[in-house]
Amino acid sequence: MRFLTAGESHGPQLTAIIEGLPSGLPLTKADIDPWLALRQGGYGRGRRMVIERDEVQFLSGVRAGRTSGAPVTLAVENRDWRNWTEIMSPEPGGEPRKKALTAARPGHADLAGGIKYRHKDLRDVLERASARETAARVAVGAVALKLLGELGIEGVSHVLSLGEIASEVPFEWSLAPGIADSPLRCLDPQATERMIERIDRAKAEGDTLGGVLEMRFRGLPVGLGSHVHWDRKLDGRIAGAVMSVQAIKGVEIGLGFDAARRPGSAVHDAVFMREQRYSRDTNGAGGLEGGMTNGEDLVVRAAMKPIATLMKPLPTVDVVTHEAADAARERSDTTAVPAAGIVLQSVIAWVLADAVMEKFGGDTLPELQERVRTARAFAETY
Ligand code: EPS
Repeated sequence: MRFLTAGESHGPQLTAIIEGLPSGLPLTKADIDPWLALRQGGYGRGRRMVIERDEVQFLSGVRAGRTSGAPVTLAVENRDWRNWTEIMSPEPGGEPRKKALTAARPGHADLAGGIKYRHKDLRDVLERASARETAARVAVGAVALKLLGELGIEGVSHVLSLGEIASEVPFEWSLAPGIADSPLRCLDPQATERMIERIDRAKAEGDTLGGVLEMRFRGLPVGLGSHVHWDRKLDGRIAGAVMSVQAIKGVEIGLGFDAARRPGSAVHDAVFMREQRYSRDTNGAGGLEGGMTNGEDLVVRAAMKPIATLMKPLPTVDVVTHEAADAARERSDTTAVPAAGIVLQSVIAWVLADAVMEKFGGDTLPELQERVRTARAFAETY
């Protein structure tokens, strides 16, 4: 499967085209819109999220609530566009346009993108670098999650830490339904309160905050990905997808960096035969061995840096005058860590759905389901 996204933060809409979905996948707005709403939420978001009410429109490939096998086009409108029609107009003229941005923001794509694409109005960079694009990836990820769900695979994301404040409540699947009730998608109510205070302080100080997210998937069949070639290893593909999300600076799978500090006996997951099934008591590998799923839960963590647009700006240089300047202040969020969890869950879901289609194939959902059933039965008796 493959997908493309297009669209600027303040353009008319975000668009995604997915190619390679099987036919017969039940798919409606109700499968996508709740994920878009979750991505818009989380304490610490800015005023833009009051303007937007993200919802998907199917422009192709879905009819009568099912995929046809044709490319699926998803569109998410930018309501804010109405306030930006002149600034964003594709027609020539009007330069310099209002809201031209020349004071490159440290940590943003502004300066490198301006030099690379030879723009002096850095809006031509930031409009596409903006994390608004992640709405399209969540729409795509929701389709991937739907496909995975039809195969008995589910995913979840939660916030492990925000700034220097960490959750003390370890993840359990029984706690997963409560995550959406937390304003920060965090399992620890006490830590959540301190995180909220910390966000309020950062906002008052004109600063921003990052955090660490954890994503988990269960129900994965054994053998997605492969050990035989570097670009087929699923850990590499997952890490690549995670690192492609705006503001992500680190990724780990299973014990991750902690594995480097332990002896092998305290890292690897002993295998037992119990009731004629392969079984393990630990999951340090995070569900991946040799670049393949091993049937255990997939556990991925990612570090998000603080958003680069600071209301109390850092020093920078104006790319037109070459004078020292305060970095541009663009309306922004104090933190988008909870939203990032939804985005990361979406991009991982895509990689998993893609790996499922690669291993099992099938033009229709029933064919795919049958093949996955057969593979699961084989793994159980192997
Ligand atoms: C963003 C800046 C803000 C965020 C935006 C990402 O938008 P604006 O400049 O319109 O206030 O709200 O995020 C979204 C629009 C979104 O949907 O997540 C940026 O510069 O990256």
